[in-house]
Amino acid sequence: LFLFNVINHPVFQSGQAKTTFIDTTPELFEFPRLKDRGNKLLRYIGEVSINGFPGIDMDKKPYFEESKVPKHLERQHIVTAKDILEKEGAEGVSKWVYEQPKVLLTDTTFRDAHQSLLATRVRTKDLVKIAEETAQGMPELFSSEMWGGATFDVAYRFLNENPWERLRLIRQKMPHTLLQMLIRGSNGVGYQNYPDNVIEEFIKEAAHQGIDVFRIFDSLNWVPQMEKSIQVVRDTGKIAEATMCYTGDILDPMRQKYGVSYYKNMAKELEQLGAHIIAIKDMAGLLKPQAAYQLVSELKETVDIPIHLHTHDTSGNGLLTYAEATKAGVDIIDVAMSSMSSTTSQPSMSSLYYALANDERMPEMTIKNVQQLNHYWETTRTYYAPFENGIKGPQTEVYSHEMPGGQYSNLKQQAKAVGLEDRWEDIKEMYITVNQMFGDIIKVTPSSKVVGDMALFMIQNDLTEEVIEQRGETLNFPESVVNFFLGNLGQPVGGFPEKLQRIILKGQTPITVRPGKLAPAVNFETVKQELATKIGYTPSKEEVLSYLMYPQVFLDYANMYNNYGDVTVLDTPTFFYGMRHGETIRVEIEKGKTLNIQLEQVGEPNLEGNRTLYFILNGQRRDLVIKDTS
Ligand code: 3PY
Ligand code: ZN
Repeated sequence: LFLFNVINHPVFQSGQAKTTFIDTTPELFEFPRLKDRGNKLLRYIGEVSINGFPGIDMDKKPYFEESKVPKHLERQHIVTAKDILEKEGAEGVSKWVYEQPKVLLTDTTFRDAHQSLLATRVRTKDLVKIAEETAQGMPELFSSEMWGGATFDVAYRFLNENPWERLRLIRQKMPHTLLQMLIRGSNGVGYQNYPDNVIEEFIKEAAHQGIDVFRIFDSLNWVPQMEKSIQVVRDTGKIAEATMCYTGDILDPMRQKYGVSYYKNMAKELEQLGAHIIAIKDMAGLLKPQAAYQLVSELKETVDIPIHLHTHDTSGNGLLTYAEATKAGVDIIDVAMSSMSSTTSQPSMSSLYYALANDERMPEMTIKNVQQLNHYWETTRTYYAPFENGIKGPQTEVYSHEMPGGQYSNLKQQAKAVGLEDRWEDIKEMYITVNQMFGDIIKVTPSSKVVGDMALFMIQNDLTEEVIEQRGETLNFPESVVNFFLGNLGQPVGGFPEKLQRIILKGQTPITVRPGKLAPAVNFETVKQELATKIGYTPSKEEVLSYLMYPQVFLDYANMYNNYGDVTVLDTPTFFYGMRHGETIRVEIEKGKTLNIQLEQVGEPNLEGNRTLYFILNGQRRDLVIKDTS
């Protein structure tokens, strides 16, 4: 075929070809390259069609409607928050937000909404397809939260895609929108502490590639773990949104460990460290309406920078909480497109609009645009049905177990994996007990995982708090629990319960300083070389950073990429379910280059369990042998 390309090339035919012709005519290589990409994609489709996708127990690909991008949005050209950042810098944005008479909104549809409803599985393709219209239909948004949290890990681990590429593509489509990420302070976008220079380079690279607002939190609300991130974000000229994770109940006189004065002190401290905005991160949805009113009112009196409130609608009270917070003067609140909202996700944006009708702080939006954009998500959500968390309506028990929106379904999956699905109610009860045993801690990734792991461990081994006290020395506790008591996630509010710490550590000495202070700086050049030998090419900066956060996950991804190429080009139903016999799909592998793929037939397995799949790729027959592992 290569030869065929050469002899058919007009330069060759004209007799003008020189000896450098092959080197200077890259399109000659196009065909083999396309062919290679086509074959890799066929292999992926073949594998999924025969052996399924992890986490999806369905042997037939359902029929789906194609999601439609709205065509009739009203477009307005207004000065956006991003324009202010470009012109007046982060302080300028902070001041601008503070002065807005109306409440501003962050749309979490691209990150927390699907993290909390669909196990973070929404793919870049489905985000990018609607990104431009989202930006143009809702220019009044303060920001779009679209990166960080669990999306980073899940993109590599389960979706075979590069999260940095997601950031770049969305950045291109939303040039006038502030892009926001969630970063777990010294835990980066991972579940453990990383050396300071890793966090520093990570933030710089994320800022360089397009993140404007960094919501920085620590899973124990330990401010020393956030200082570095706040400073680095400030140095990049981006917006440092320093975060207080909300737990307990300020209205409950018995829970004064996390009372109003606790949050006021923390807010003041964060402001002094240079935060441009203070976020209240109510990750489980525990902030009751009257508590929101009180907390926001008092914080407005305490600090001179904007307050950004984040909640989850698990209890069904999210809109009431937002209405009260709005009354108390909150500056920004987090909402999601209605078909990606509610229960463990954020409250619905369009519902909020009507809930605040006639209120002087009613947010600005073109409601028709928001409703049209929502139709896109109604359809898109159906592709992800296997990842739904099963919560169909409000659950007020969240006020007792305090489990974050994103953890609920995860822990349930973890329980299922160890055969404890039918003990789910007991596990939730145990989660409450473990929180008390640990001294009532902030529970959010990764500290929430420690509580979850301990609860599972206790149920699995029929343990009670008393048994642990009596014969804990003989037990092997989960690694995450030992690590927590060693101080490797930082120091919890009020310190560790000493007796339990001794039992769990069995003589090991815990640290009391910031883990980042002890961790030696990473030598990026050495890591780059180490990674190069593993993947066979010189990695980019972002690849080195990803590898540092998730060594094995990144290597597995690189390996998958090597085998299957860029699978992000596939439509989501094909990505998750493969193809039906007789189905034809079109795949645009790059602008203007489309593959036409038909799966004509699937053979019966032979004695070794291999099946032959008969594809037609751009008119040419391709047979592929896939091992049926079912
Ligand atoms: C995360 O860290 O991923 C969270 O969303 C915590 O709420
Ligand atoms: Zn959240």
